[in-house]
Amino acid sequence: MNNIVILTGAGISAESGLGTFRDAGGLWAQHRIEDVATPEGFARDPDLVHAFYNARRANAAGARPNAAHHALARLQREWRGSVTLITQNVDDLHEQGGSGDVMHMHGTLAGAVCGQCQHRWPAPQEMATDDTCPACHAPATRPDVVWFGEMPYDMDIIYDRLAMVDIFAAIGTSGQVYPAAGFVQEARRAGAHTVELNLESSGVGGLFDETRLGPASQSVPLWVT
Ligand code: BV8
Repeated sequence: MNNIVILTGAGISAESGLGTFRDAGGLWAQHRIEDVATPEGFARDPDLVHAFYNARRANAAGARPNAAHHALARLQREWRGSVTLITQNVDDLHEQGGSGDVMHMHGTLAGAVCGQCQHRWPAPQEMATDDTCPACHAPATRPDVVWFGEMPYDMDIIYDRLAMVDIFAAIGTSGQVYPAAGFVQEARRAGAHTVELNLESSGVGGLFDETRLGPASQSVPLWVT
């Protein structure tokens, strides 16, 4: 009973002041997914997409981890077995909270990638359409985030960990986006105990053995102790 896999979503960063996607007034209420989180939207209007991520990068720069991030970092330090921390979030609050080895399956705001040669480098605070790749000099730079229709990162490693998991916890995610929303099924297949820690029951809430409702800054430290 010592392999833990944790999946976090925007809800774990909500109390740090970062908007979620699907709560009232959330990021998707202000923008159409198709316009700001798809390759087609980026091709259609790169200025809009850079503005969307520049605003989120600025917002994230001022955010600080909350008790939930710190509790997960403590769990990683103190747990006697393996802890795999997977996040759908593109902020760095897990790292700021002391977590190492965070798997950002949807990429990070801190990264930039060249659409031409796939070179990766630390993103500047503000990215612009006419930025050029430091390696191949093509004007094809984009935020290193995974958009809809693109393959999330580290999926092979993630499915390997889920095949051997004993405890699976989903924290602050609405269970609307795949493949992440399907991880609880993989965990059940592996015979794991599954727990959802969320403000309300998610789209896949019925698949969890245990549900702990409430703000992550309260529910996660309680769960970790
Ligand atoms: C893929 C980018 C296949 C970075 C994001 C048609 C064509 C192609 C694909 C599809 C298709 N139809 C369906 C799909 C699959 C698609 C999908 O799932 N669509 C959904 C909308 C149906 N998925 C994909 O496209 C994925 N890729 O399938 O590739 C493939 C196969 C082979 C080869 C190539 C490709 C890629 C998905 C990634 C998309 N990128 N973000 C960014 O801008 O951030 S997704 C976006 O939503 C974020 O990453 C976010 O992490 C993610 C999920 O949202 P949540 O984190 O859950 O946030 P949300 O606001 O929804 O919920 C917050 C929750 O927290 C709520 O439940 C709330 O109650 C709770 N909460 C709030 N406050 C608190 C709290 N909980 C606790 N405490 C609090 N205080």
